Order: sequence, then C-alpha cells, then structure tokens
Amino acid sequence: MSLDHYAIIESTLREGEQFINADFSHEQKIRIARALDEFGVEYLELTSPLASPGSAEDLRAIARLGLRARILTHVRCHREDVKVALDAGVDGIDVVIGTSSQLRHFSHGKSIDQIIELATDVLPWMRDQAPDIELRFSTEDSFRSEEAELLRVYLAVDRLGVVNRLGIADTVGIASPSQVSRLVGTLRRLTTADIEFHGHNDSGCAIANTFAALEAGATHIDTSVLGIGERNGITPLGGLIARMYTHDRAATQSKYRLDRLRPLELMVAELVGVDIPFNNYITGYSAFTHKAGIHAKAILNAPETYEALDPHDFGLTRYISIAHRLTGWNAVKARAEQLGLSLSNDQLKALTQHIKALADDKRLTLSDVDNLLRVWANGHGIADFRFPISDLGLPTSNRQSGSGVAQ
Ligand code: HCA
Ligand code: CU
Repeated sequence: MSLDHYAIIESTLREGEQFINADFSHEQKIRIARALDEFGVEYLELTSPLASPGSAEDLRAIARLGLRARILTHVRCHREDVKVALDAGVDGIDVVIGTSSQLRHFSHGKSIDQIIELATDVLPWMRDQAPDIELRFSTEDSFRSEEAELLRVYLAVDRLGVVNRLGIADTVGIASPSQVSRLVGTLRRLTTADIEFHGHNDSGCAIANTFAALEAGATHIDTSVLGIGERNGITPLGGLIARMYTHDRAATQSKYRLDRLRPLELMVAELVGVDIPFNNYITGYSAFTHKAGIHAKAILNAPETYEALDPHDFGLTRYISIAHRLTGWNAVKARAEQLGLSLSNDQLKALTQHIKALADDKRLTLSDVDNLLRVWANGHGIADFRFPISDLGLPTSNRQSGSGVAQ
C-alpha cells in the first residue's frame, strides 16, 4: 500500500461541512454523496450523528443508499459517542482525540496518560461491539504534539491490535512535506496498522504534504471537494487527483471517473456559494489556456510540450489565446485554418505583427482577430482596413467567447 494503492476518504460531508458557507440540506448531502460515489472515491466521511438530529438522520440515510463507497463517521473518543455512531449503520468509525498541549489544555483537558487510558478503554470495547467495522484512531494536531508523547499514544493504540488505521492530522496546517514524511515513516516502521493523513492548507502545503505522506507509506488520504473545510480547508480532491495523475496517469484514470470532477466541483461550488478559483487544479479557468506565441507553437505541434495533464482526460478542452501582443504566427495560422481561410505564411506573419501592434493599444478579442483574418484573406491589407476597435473586455467566465481558440 502507498502511492500505487491508496484510498481517498472524501470528507466534504464532514470536514467540508465545517466550511463557513456549508449548510447542506438532506437532499444536497445525498446528491453530493452520490456524485462522489460516481467519481469513485473509496470512502465518504460524514459528520458525527451527535452533531444534530438532522445529522444523525442524514448519516443513516446515506449509509442505506447502497453506495460503493464505504460510509464512515467521525466521533470523539468516548463510549457514548461511539454507541450512537454504531447505531447509525456505518461501515467504519473515525475516532479522534487531541494530543498537542494546546488541545490538551484548552479543549479536553486530558494528560497523555489519560488519553492512553481512554483509548485503551474505548477502542477494544468498540471492536467487541462491532467486530467487522473499520476502526480508525487519530491524534488531532499531531504536528504540534510532542513527538515522544505522540509515539507513546500511537504505540499503545497499535498494541491493542483492534484498529485498522492510525490517523495523523495536520490540524492547523503547519507541517512541511519532510515533517510529514518523517512521522509517517516512523509510524510505518513502528506500527502495523494502515496510516491515514489529514492535512489542512493554512500555509499552502496540503497537497505536497499528502503526497509526501503517500511516498512515506500512508494508505488513506482525506480530501474535500475544492478543499472546503475549517478556515481555508484541507487537501482538495481535484488537487490530489492532479498530483496522482502526474505520478501515474493510467492508474489514476482507471481508479476514478475523471470527467466527473468538473460537474462535482461546480455542484459543490454552487451549494456553498463560491466560484471555482481561476487557477484551480484541472478545472480552473486558465488551467489549460496557453498564451505566449512560443508556447502556442509547441502546443500545436505536441500538447505535452507544455501540458503535464491532458484536458481531454478530464472531459475538458485546451485553449490557445491569440488576440494579444504575445501572439505568434503559428497560432494565428492555426486559427485561419480553423476558419477555412487561405493566407500565405508571409501574409500571416505580417498580420501577426499587425495584431501585436493593435494589441499594444487596446484589448482585442478573438472575433476581432477573426475579422482581421477574413479581411486579409479577402485581399485587403492594413492600408484599407480600419480595425473596429471597441471597448471589449477580457473574457471572465466563458472561455469559448474569449480571445483564443479551443483545441
Ligand atoms: C476536527 C479536527 C480534524 C480531525 C481530523 C481527523 C483535524 O474538525 O475534528 O480526524 O483526522 O483537522 O484535526 O478535522
Ligand atoms: Cu480537519
């Protein structure tokens, strides 16, 4: 298990529900659960049934949908919480308890010895109650916990021989890839259970940390759609997919329905009232847009020259932007061919220079360039053509109406 055999624990319906704008209705949760299941994630983690009566009902309903994904819920390390979770009919329970001094002092007030005592009481009892359930024990705020104490907790829990997974959580998003790698590697050597990583993105390392966890032997990764969660969230599902695709394209394609990513993200974005960021992994507005003439030429020859990811694998198209001062004649020529216009290379080179000069003064659009191409193809040059410069803005949302060519 590791880079080639990992499972995604998709937590849009637990961590994601902790995003400020998330307030999913029963129907919306079911839609999200089904869409994630179709995408192919291995697990769905849902909010604790103790959170509210509606949360308990939603959990029971999703556990009964008969999805391929296994259904987990997330509770504190207490017998009473676990009892309610078990009654919901889930496939697994994620138990968590804080181990950093901050959480021990300001949240639950327990010492490391008391944490070990509690885990030693609750976890074997859980296993007795539900011999077949998947059981995970996680330390919250693992990276601000004192390492020797943290290992004492993990070793004590692993020795109980009842948990399937040990979880590591970068709760405040401060870990670096090398720290994650070290902790996962240490657990790999000293314990026998699978290893889950949950990484927040406060300092921008969530995806890198997740990948480092997998490289070091983690088996399960937490994500949410668009990364939504507490504060600025956790490892985004799409970002993890981009990373794993660049690691092993064929394996990623066979594990997940990649063409479902964009509809899934659009749905969640709408439900929580946010836009997909312009530079989002895979689905962002500019993720497959090429602009500079030198890039465009190479992309037209062989897209992989400047693309690590093939947009078609995600049901998307690449886009070559040509109506600007960085344009190049190869891209302009490709557009002429798309329009069925016949111009010589010399004409195209001269027209490209003209476009560059115009673009120095004004923003252009693709239809401006198309007009120019038609006029030039009809035998008119700069001298007798007054370019209809208008106050046309750059495209914002619809790339097809922008300044370039969809490929
Ligand atoms: C929480 C904190 C948590 C737990 C992660 C885990 C975190 O909201 O309960 O159970 O692995 O970031 O530490 O999301
Ligand atoms: Cu979290």
